[in-house]
Amino acid sequence: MTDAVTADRIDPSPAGKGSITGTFDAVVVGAGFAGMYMLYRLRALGLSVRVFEAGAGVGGTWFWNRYPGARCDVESMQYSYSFSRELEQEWNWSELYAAQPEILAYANHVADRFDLRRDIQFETRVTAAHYGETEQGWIVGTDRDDLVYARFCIMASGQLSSLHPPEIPGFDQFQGDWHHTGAWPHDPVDLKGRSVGIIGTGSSGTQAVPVVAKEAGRLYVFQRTPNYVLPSPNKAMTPEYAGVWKAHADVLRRKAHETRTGILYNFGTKSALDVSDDERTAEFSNRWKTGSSILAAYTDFFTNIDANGKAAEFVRDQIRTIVKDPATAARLTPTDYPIGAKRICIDSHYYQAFNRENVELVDIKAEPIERFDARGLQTTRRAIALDVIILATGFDAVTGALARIDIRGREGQPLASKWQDGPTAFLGLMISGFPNLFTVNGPGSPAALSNVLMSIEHHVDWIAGCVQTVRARNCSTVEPSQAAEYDWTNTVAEAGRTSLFQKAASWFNGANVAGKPKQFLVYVGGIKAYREKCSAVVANGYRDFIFE
Ligand code: NA7
Repeated sequence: MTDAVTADRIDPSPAGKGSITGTFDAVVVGAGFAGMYMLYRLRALGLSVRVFEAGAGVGGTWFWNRYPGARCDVESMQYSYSFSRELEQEWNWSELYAAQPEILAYANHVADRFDLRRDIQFETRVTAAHYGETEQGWIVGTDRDDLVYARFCIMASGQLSSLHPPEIPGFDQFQGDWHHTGAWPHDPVDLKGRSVGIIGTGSSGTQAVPVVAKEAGRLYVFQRTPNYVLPSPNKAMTPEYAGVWKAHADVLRRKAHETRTGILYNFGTKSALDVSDDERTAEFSNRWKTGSSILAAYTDFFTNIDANGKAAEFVRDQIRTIVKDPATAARLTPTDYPIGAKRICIDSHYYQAFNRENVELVDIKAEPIERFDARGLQTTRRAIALDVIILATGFDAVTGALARIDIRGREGQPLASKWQDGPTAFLGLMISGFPNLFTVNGPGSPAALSNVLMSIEHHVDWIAGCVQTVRARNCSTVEPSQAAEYDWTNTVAEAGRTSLFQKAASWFNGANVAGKPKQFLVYVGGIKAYREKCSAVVANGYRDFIFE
């Protein structure tokens, strides 16, 4: 088979020409939680696998996002693999919501425990993946001049891995230090006593602010859109709590699958509009104090704008109570979109940080940043001198990591041209015209609005099942029909259009990156409906797919 592979066909890829350097049944791009589990599953099917990983270690998001304060906003016991009972029983989390170093340690433990590293090539970025019609497989090039052939290619390249720098001129002139939260250095960054600017107030920015504020001499927080930031319920893990989870993990995870996000909270059962103002305020206050999710308190925050408004107003009241300076509180208060329509941020004393003498909020809607310069930046009102700039400006989400690889399908069609008006894919898992190419958490998957680790396991299991079916049917390729892809893309768009999520500009709908097609990248209909659909397409004998 591979004798027929001509490296010429990869031209003009950044990988250049050369002879095939390796042949595998499958190539996996990325060794985060998705890539690691994909490797484990494909190995178990008896496939030879090569994983390419740009980083020097496993962990994906948790390898790169080492910024101060980085922490998971899903409970540790839930944000853990479920595929190995032994792994589940032996690993002990120290906190209810783990911080980045502990999650990275967990990823490394998994890699060691299942001997994954021997099939992972680190510090190697995949630059090109071209489908070969003759070979009925993928020719994959890297920035280390690998050129490998594989029947299957699985993109486990992350939804939030392609950095999105701000579109502000003059950045190359800045003479100080700068770091993006999503590519934070491994060595400590010296912030002590220095003038620091954090641009962006999403999950990363709001987590970093309270920690950086304690170290920096002066901290400027540049905010474009205020977020709803809820208190973290984090505390030390108790053996009792972990013990209950470990004893009943199967039941608890099955229960989680039945929810909208795949995360178990203390769910209320009534409409927010069916209780008195006093009862609702008491419920919200109790949850605010204990860190129990306010958005789980009642059933209709995502379906009824009036119900949503009750929760939003409660949070606005908390901001006004916590932040002592009324003008700062007003600037921190979101007013023009529903709570939850952008990803909720979970803080550790974010609002309290603005009561510190050394912290200043700069509202860049009122006072836009005009340009960076050698000493810091210039807003429309003043020059601000900065020693360190922290870009917490997020990611070119969901499609960004795929867009930076030269992916070509049947007849050499570039994925970039197929997706020029916005991505189309079936279930976020496969793309018509791109046989045997799978995406974990691709466009149209609900993963971003779920316990991502649970969604990863689900997607990887589905992909492994599909690969197994190709082999069991003695076929070479599988791809979704155009009709199925079209229908699912419409389902995703319709779910978004009719939801509260369309009332905010966010990375869920492509609005955070200038020039990106405005389209829902995430299926907002919930993981229960999604999982049912994924099971149905298998149960009906893969009717929506073409096997060759
Ligand atoms: P997010 O949530 O995309 O947040 C990025 C933040 O950066 C957000 O406040 C943006 O404001 C702001 N931003 C983006 N571009 C600019 C420019 N040009 N100028 C000023 N401010 C800007 O990314 P995170 O890293 O915080 O979190 C990503 C996900 O990781 C999160 O959702 C969790 O799933 C974990 P905007 O709101 O767009 O006005």
